[in-house]
Amino acid sequence: NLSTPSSAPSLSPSPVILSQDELKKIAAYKAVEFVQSGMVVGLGTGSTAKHAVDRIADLLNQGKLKDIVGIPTSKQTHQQASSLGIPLSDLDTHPTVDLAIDGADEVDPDLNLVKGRGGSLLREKMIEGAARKFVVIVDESKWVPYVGASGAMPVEVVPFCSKYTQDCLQKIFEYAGCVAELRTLSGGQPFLTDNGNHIVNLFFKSDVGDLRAASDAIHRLPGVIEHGMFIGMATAVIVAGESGVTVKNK
Ligand code: ABF
Repeated sequence: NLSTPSSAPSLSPSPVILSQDELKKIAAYKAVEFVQSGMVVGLGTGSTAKHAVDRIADLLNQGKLKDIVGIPTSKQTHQQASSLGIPLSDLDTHPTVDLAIDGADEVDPDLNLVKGRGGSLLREKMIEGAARKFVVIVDESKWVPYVGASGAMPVEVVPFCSKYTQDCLQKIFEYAGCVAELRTLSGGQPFLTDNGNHIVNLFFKSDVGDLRAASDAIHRLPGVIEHGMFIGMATAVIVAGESGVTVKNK
């Protein structure tokens, strides 16, 4: 469990309407309060995690944090963090990550997540899976009653016959009214992940039910590399909303 550091400011309800980006920043800054000097930190991807990376760089520059090693979860975050001067490494050199901070596309009542609508799910899952603590940062729009309720659940697949893998995935989840679509760019060509793979987006009409069984079924398909359900991985979820910021522990 993550307990709130005693120095943490508490936000009181305010009449000011905050933008979604301001809420993301509040959640991100709160998460960075858990970063301590000397830590190996998993650096997430996306518009929420970007604020956390900015904040870590600020604290390093101010001398308030020292000896941080960042492990970026995407080429995009690698670029951002290195341009800000954060020392970077990878899992080969630092196989244990003290704390990872990242956003999510969905959070369900059991703190299971959908991630990867930004396309970085594989590196995120590897790095966040290697983390002793994984703190998820979201604005309140990310709460869902069940995984897949608000949109796509992405699956990273090998490019070889990805249409075949897409069809197999759709069949597996026929019972939940699944529609599987290859993620494409505006020109119609397949989106390529940082690892050169394709993404198949699964859209469910209803709850898929047992998430671990769903995960196993996806992993059994040979063309699949990884999926965007992060089941039981979050140590804590920091949610920023109009009424303040809350930390939900597993
Ligand atoms: C990443 O960023 C993803 O796994 C997820 O797809 C996304 C969340 O994006 P944002 O913070 O921009 O809403 O962490």
